[in-house]
Amino acid sequence: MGQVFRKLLDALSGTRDMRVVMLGLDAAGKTTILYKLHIGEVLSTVPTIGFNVEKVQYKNVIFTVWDVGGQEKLRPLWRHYFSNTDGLIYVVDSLDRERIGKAKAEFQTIVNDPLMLNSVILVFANKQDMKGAMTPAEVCEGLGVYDLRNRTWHVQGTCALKGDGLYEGLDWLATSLNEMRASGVQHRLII
Ligand SMILES: Nc1nc2c(ncn2[C@@H]2O[C@H](COP(=O)(O)OP(=O)(O)O)[C@@H](O)[C@H]2O)c(=O)[nH]1
Ligand SMILES: [Mg+2]
Repeated sequence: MGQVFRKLLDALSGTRDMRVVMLGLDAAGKTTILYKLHIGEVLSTVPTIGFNVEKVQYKNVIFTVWDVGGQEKLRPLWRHYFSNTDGLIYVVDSLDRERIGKAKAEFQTIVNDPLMLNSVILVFANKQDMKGAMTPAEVCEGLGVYDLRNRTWHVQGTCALKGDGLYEGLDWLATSLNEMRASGVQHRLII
């Protein structure tokens, strides 16, 4: 898994930094995914009280990860990490039907942020190994992904514990980002 993924990231490595943020409610599986990728040391920083950011860098591809759905007043701090974001990975606990509404509210706020309008969107419908888990299509429906207009998105069922689906999803992400780069799309919003 680690090696295959590094190859993928090598393909992404170009002349400039590529930034990916991985978000989702707490317990969705983000930290598990970060470690499963084995791409480097996971650094954890707390820029301010209660806002914990995990970061992994492989060559010029930078992943930053944090929990959403916490305190409203922390939200303005996210924008620092949103700027120059090429890709969003949104992780959902597919077993957590109770909080799919909350996951949707956060997802919609994030994808509609002006700084994120040009990011490609990868949704991981995680914990597919669990009986009773929502299918990737149900997760999509629950988040309102089908209603997105003019966005590049993909939903992938995953089991982060085993690593299932992670490579497939990230392969899609790498391909999409490369296509964007090749087409010369200026997908960074300068404000
Ligand atoms: N069954 C199952 N459990 C998972 C999966 N991914 C993560 N978990 C578990 O879910 C819990 C929360 O995971 P964590 O990575 O800490 O979530 P985070 O808060 O999003 O970083 C942990 O107990 C993980 O072992 C999965 O695909 N299947
Ligand atoms: Mg975590």
